[in-house]
Amino acid sequence: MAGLSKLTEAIAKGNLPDAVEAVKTAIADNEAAQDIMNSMTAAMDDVGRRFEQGKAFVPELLMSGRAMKGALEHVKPLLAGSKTSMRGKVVIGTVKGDLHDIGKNLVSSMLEGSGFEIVDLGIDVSTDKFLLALQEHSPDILCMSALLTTTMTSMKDVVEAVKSAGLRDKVKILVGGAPVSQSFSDQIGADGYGENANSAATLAKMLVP
Ligand code: B1M
Repeated sequence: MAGLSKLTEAIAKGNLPDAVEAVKTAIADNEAAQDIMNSMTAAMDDVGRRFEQGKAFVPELLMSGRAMKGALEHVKPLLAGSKTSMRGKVVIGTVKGDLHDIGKNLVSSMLEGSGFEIVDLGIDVSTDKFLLALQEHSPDILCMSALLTTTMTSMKDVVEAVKSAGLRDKVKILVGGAPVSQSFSDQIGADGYGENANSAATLAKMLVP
């Protein structure tokens, strides 16, 4: 447990080497993957809160993001679980204008661990790029992530474009990210909202059993 608070502290301070050391210790101590994840996201919430209060700035967000990503690499194998056969295909990306990818990467890892093949389009993905990827890969599910209230609106544009392209009945659409909610998902006509990586994977498995 002390190891987990060291992990939270290292990420909150944006200290990559300490974060990696702490996550390795936590794994060696057999801490549950979910507890490790919770301590890492608590650190990001902390730096986010300090940012809102004007006590931390973009460089701090970047450094904490870098520390979280570095630590996450070590947790990914735990999330991968024991996949047997491919359940289906997912195209995932962070929407246009949005550069946040830590949560999206976590969702990708959980989906991969649940047996989905992942096509990750990265960050700042335009409506056209989402559409081209649907045409090229014919996925079972399209997942979109947004962390900004100013960018979440482009999820609606993607849903509309998928409809106009005549692909809406061929793909399930899931949305998520801190400002997104179930009511927003309903409002834009998505098939579901994942509050976190776990619930996104559970929902995906329900939609593609
Ligand atoms: Co930014 N940022 N950021 N940021 N950043 C937030 C999001 C913010 C809430 C901070 C704050 O004010 N408290 C705020 C947004 C306010 C708002 O719009 N409501 C904010 C801002 C304002 C900004 C900038 C505008 C700052 C500036 O430049 N002045 C700028 C925007 C840049 C851009 O995108 N165009 C900016 C930049 C950045 C960095 C690049 C420096 C960095 C990102 C680094 C990176 O991702 N590689 C960064 C960071 C690190 C954060 C915070 C601190 C942490 C985000 C994070 O990684 N959380 C964040 C504050 C916060 O979230 N507490 C903040 C951990 C991650 C595991 O959680 O991403 O929520 P999350 O993902 C979760 C769920 O949301 C869900 O599952 C995940 C795992 O459980 N989920 C999905 C996510 N996507 C999903 C998709 C799904 C399903 C579930 O599909 C089905």
